[in-house]
Amino acid sequence: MQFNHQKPTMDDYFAATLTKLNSNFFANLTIVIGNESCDLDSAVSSIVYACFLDWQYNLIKCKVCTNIYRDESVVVKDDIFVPVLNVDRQDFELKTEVAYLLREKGINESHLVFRDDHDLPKLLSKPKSKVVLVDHHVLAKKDQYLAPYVTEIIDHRPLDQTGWHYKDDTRSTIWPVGSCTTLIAQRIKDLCTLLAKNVDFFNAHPWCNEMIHATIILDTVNFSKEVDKATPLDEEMILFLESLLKPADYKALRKKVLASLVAARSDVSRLSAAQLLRKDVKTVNNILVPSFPILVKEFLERPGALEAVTEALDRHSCNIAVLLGMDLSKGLQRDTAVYSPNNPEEAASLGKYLVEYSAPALRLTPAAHAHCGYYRQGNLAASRKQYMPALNHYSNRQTQ
Ligand SMILES: [Mn+2]
Repeated sequence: MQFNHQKPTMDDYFAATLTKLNSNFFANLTIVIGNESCDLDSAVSSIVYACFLDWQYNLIKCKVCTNIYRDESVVVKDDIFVPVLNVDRQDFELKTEVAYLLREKGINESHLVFRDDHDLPKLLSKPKSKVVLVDHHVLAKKDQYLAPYVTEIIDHRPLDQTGWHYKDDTRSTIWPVGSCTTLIAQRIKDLCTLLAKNVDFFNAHPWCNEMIHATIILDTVNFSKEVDKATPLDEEMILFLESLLKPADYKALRKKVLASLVAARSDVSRLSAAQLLRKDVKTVNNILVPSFPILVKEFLERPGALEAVTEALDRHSCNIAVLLGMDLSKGLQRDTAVYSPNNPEEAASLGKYLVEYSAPALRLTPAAHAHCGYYRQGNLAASRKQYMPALNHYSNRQTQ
């Protein structure tokens, strides 16, 4: 451990890679991209594997280039390996547990590459570009342009070849385990063995070990028997990582990691009003129905809340919003607001309809609010599932 201060931090790797990408100073580009949920498994798989490919490249490259360019007068462009987070930058904070873990490992969000940061089709159109798919192997419609560049796939979903348009020599590791990061750890281990490097990569990148460890724990819910997602390989990899991390009490560490990630998943304290409106939203005809993991009352207190609702209505071509809130911190509470910036009479009429609705009764009690119809909800069992038929019925009645 005496060389600890010399270890590159994860943020150093990101910053250096981003500088080369943005200044177009690189030889060949490889991107590593997860699925569009951008959950922790996808994000960590792409980050760790890209970091490994970069490490492996530099290890192999140095032997060759030091012979050719001994005088150092020639500046050599390197290949770069870029993890791409498959979510728009403005929506990253919505992935609260991902944002939490990366923040905890000292990664600066501005050093990460999100799918809308660059014109990816244009970047990839350069010669010899490669794509590694992790945590998925069926491409979303909007990602289908990636297919011709795919050279490797690492995934834990059941094999689905219906949309398989990859080259014949694409290397695939598709195996049903609890977490894709388990397969990433196994693949890195195997490649290190081929290079006769034992566990050098893992020793040089303790934050990679920690992030994979955390992801396996979240994906298997700490090897919960009820959830039943963990496989023997997940177990083998977590023990391998713990043999390197050497926690004093591995059981306590696993528990702590799970608790902090579960808490982070429902922590929306860092989200703006606009981000909360994008987190979980449905529409019924011209009615926008966002649901919040906090009370609507608390949402309305955030700066610019109603302006953000107006913007969200425009974006979805809706003219009335039914905001649904819930809070578990002092026992379950629910509340509701109905808001229409251009047609307050319609908001009042929809509010009245919901108050009188009886299948099931929502038991809404009007309470004072300066700018919208606001209600406390007595029927605590009624979630958006119960509101949707009511709203559907209301808007069909309006159009008749
Ligand atoms: Mn996964």
